[in-house]
Amino acid sequence: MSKVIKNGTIVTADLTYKADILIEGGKIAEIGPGLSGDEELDATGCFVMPGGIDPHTHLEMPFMGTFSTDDFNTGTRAALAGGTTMVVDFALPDPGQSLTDALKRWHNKSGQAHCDYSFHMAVTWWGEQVFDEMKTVIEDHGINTFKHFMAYKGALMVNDDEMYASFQRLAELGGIAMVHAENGDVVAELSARLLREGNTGPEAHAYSRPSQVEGEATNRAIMIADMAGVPLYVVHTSCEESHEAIRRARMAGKRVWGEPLIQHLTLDESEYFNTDWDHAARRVMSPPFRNKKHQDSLWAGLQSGSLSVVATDHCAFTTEQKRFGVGDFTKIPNGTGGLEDRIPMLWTHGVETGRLTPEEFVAVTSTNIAKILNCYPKKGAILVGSDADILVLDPAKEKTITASTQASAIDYNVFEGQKVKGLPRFVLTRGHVAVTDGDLTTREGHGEFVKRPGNGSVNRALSSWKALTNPRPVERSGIPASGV
Ligand code: DUC
Ligand code: ZN
Ligand code: ZN
Ligand code: ZN
Repeated sequence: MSKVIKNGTIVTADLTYKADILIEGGKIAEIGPGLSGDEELDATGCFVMPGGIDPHTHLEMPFMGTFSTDDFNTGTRAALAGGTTMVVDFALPDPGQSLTDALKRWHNKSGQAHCDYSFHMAVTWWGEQVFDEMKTVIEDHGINTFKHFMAYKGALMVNDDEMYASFQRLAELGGIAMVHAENGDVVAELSARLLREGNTGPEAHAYSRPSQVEGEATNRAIMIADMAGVPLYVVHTSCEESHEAIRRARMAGKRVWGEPLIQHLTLDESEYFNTDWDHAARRVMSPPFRNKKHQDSLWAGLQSGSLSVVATDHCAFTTEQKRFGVGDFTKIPNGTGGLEDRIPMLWTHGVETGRLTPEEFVAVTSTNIAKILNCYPKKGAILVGSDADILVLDPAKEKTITASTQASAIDYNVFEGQKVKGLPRFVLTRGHVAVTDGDLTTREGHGEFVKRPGNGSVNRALSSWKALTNPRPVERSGIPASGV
């Protein structure tokens, strides 16, 4: 059965024009005026764009003694409800666990997905086995991105020697390195001191992770990536210091991308000083929310192109889970939701305010992500042959965000009470209409895994320290005899 999206305005990362879209077999079959199909979806007054891709989620993530509550079932429903048609989640090996075993676990969990998905691999420990398995993960499993936690000391953190070894291996295999950039040693010191001095509440979480720890780690990761000759993707860029390092690297021709989150763009550190413990703890995530100076920097980065994509780091814990940290902020599970709200929040605070054009909006929510992660133009595009992952966004439709109507399984929403404009009229996942004006008709298990192979061509030009990979001793004459 074919479908046609009629009377809308197509917006891509580089073009806005009027045309209909014919969909057959889950793919875009034709784009042009006056098309007809078995079923018609009326997009009058709407923008028709590639479905959102969230490059950063943690669904049912084992973390800080619990599991994040949104899983591939509730999480991907929330994604679709908000106009996101693909998520990229992090497969997380336990220390010492094989990467392929971790992947099996993630493939088992994701069977319920309502939209398409892919995985990044996390490098949580280092050894010969990891070195060997990276090749299989990239070449056989279609996962080309590997994240390194520079924070969470004693748990997920890897040290610089491990990171450098891993980066070099990725350079060789055509992979992309990713970093959670915070100096884990300094965070551990600051946290211990704050606790010792009686600062136990959620506000201490923000004090324990100042922007300098993120700026330092981002600079370090960029330099190590440069020495290894690997492209680097910096997740959840939240502050000017980190953005500044990314900007500088990009100006120098390095392949470095920064990923601000919708939470950091729109919520600030005052949330942690709310006198309601639950309110503050629900917003504990790493990095923490920052002040306006940092928010302005992130917006400027999106406007100028020095920051490339907008994600959520969706890692949703219930209030009950957050309360594990009563009396000790270091035990509050780190993470916030956002999957359902990223698109309307960015449209409202980005496009409606004039900070982003609709084309730039499509670039940072979808197309840039598909290109960087190497699944373009299957995803992130309105082109004949692309998957029919499509968001029909009605710029006139408004709502007030509230947990009482969300698809996410948690009991609150960090954007509670925010008025947003720009909501889905339709959301299609590979041709299936999953959302019609707020009504969900998603299908459990509809989602398919998206392979993203390595792309070595970009790596070859990298590294300003080529000599390091091919050192030669200098031939000298007149060497003094020893002992003289
Ligand atoms: N930060 C969070 O807040 N949650 C999940 C992992 C992370 O890095
Ligand atoms: Zn992180
Ligand atoms: Zn994360
Ligand atoms: Zn259908």
